[in-house]
Amino acid sequence: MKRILISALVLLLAGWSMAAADNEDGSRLWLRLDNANATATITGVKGTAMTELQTYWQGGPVVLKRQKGMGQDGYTIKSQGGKTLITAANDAGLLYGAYHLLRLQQTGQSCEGLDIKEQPAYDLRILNHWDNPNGTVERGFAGKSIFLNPDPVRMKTYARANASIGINGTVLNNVNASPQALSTESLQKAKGIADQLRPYGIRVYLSINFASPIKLGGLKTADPLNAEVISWWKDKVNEIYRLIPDFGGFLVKANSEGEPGPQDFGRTHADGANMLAEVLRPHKGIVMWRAFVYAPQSNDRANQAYLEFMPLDGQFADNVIIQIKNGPIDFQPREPYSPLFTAMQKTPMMVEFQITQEYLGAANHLVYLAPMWKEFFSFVKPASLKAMAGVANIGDDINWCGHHFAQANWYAFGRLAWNPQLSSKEIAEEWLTQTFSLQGNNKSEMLSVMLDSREACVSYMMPLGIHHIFAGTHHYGPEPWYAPKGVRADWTPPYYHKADAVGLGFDRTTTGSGNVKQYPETLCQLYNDINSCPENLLTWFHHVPWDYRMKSGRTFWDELCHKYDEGVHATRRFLAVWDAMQPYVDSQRFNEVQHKLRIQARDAEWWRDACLLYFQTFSHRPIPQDVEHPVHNLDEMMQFKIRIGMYENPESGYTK
Ligand code: GCV
Repeated sequence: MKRILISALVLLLAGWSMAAADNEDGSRLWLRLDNANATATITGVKGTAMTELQTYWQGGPVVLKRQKGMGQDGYTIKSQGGKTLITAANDAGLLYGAYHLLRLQQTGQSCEGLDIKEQPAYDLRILNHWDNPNGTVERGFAGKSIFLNPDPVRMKTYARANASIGINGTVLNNVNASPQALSTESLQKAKGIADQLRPYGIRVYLSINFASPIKLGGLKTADPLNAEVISWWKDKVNEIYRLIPDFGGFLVKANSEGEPGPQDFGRTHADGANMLAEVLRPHKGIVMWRAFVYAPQSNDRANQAYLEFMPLDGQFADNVIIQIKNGPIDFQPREPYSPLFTAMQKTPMMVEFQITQEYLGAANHLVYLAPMWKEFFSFVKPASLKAMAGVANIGDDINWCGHHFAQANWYAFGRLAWNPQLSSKEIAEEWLTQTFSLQGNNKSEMLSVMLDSREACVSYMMPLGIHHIFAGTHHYGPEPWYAPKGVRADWTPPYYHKADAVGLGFDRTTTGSGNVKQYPETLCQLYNDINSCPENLLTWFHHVPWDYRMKSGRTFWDELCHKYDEGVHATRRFLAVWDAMQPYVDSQRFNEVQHKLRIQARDAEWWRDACLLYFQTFSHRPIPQDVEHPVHNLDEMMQFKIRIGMYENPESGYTK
C-alpha cells in the first residue's frame, strides 16, 4: 500500500512537472534560466552582474574584475586556475561578460578553457519605443505600452533581457512626440523608469516635440535661434538632469509627416539639432536627429532625405547623430540601402531598423529579420556608423512581442548592435536554443524556417522590388489599388508601383527620377541598367515591361506570378515544419505559434491573389498554369477589409 502511495505521488509530481512544462507563456523570453543549485563564489564588483551569476551560474567560482585598457562595455572571459575571470573597464562590461557566460551555459557550450575577448561595435545600442502617453503604441502589435504603468517585475525582465544582449539605451516615447512628454509629471515618471533600468546599464532618452516651447512653455515661437527659446530648452534640460543625472538625450522627428521642426521658422535641420546639442552638451547628452523626411510635392520620395541632408553634411555639432532608416522609403520588406549612408562623409550617422513588423505581417507573421539587417550591412560598412537604433516590438502582452518568434527580432537586433559581423544563422541558433528546447534535426528544421522567412515574406508580399502596396493607414494586407481621393499621392500604392499597360515599377534611372545618381558610381551604373540591376530590386529602379525576359527565361509577368506563388508555398512549409514540432514544444507556445502560422499561410494567399488579380488588369496576361489560381475574383478581394487602427494587431488576417 505504501509503495502504491509513493508511486502515485511520484506520478503526481511527474504529471505536475509535465503540466508546468506544458504551460510556457513566453514571458521569460530567451532567459529561461534555472536557478543554480549552488551559489558561486564571487569576488570583485558588486551589483547586477554578481546577482545574475549568483542566481543562475552553475559552474565554479567566477571573479569579476575592473581593469583599465579595454574599451567601453568590452570584456574578457578567461578560465584561470579553476576560476573564471571576467575583466572589463566598466561595470557594464562586467555585466555583459556575465551574460555571455550564462549564454554559454544556457546554449550548452563548454565553459572550460575560455579565452574570450569582446568589444561592441557601437557605444550606443538603443531601442526606440513608439509609445504614446495614453498607452497606445504606434505600429505596436503586442498590446499597450509597458511604460504606462511600469510594473517592477516586468521592468526587471525588460532590463535583464536588454542587458543580456547588450542593449544600453531606450527611448521611452513615440517620435511623434506629445509636448507633454516633457511635462514635470511625465519627467517624474521617466525618472522612475530610469531608476529601474540603471542597474542594468540602460540609460533612458526621450523623443521631443520641436514645438514644445510653444505648446508646453507658452512661448510665441520655437525658433531655434531665439534667445527665449534656447533659455526654455536650457531650463527644461536642467530639470531633466536633476531628476535623471545619466539621461541620454533627445530623439527628434522634425519637419516630417506634419511634425514641427526648425523649417517652420525658416531654419535648417542643422540649426535645430545644433541648438539642442549645445543645451545638452554640458550634461554629455546627445541628439539623435532623424532623416526620415519627405514632401508630397516630390516626384520621388526616395530622393528626399538625400536632398535635404546632403547640403548640411559637416554642419552638425559633434554630439548630434543623424538617424537614418535603413532604406530610403520606409521599412519595406526589401529596399536598397538609403544612399545617404554612403554619401554623407562628415556627419556622424546611425541606422534605424524597425523591429516591429509594421510592413511585415505585424505580430501575425513569422519573419526573422536578421537577414534583412545583414543585407543592409553588406552595402553599408558597420564602421561607417556611430550607433544602431531599433524600433521596438515590445508591449504588455504576456509574451512581450505578440508572436513568440518576434522575440527573435528583438534578440537579433541587440546581438547585431553588439556585433554586426555575427551571422543570421548564429543568432537564430542562439535564440532558438535558449527559447525553445529543440534538439538536432528539429532545431535545424526550425532554423531553416527562420532563415527562409524574410525572403518568403518578400515573395508573397512584394517580390522583384515592388514596394509600398499595403492597405491604407494600418498597413496590414495588400491594397495595391488604394488611392482614395484627397489622400496624398505618396501615401498611395499606385505612386510606387506605377502599373500600366507597358509594365510595372518606378523608373528611378538617370532618365527617370534620377535616384540612382545618389548611389556611388559603381552601384549607380549597376542599378541604372535594367540588364545588370539585381532582379530583387528590378521594379524599385525600373519600369519593367511585362514581357521583359528574366534570367530564369520567363517573362517578367510569369516570373512575378511564380514569385508570389513561391512565397505562399514557403508559408505552408513553415506550418508543416511547425506542426511536426508538437511533441517537442510546450503546448501553449505550440498552439499559439501554430495559430499564427495558419494566419500567415492564409495571408500569403491573400497577398498573392489580390496582387496578381490587380496587376493582371494591366498586364492582360494569363496566370501561368503551374501557378495556383485564385478562387476569388478581384472585386471580392477588394471588398475584404481589415478594420483596425495603427495601434493594434489584427486578431485574424484573411478570412474570406
Ligand atoms: C512614428 C511611418 C509609419 C509611422 C511612423 C513614421 C516614422 O510613416 O507609418 O507610423 O511614425 O514612419 O518613422 O516617423
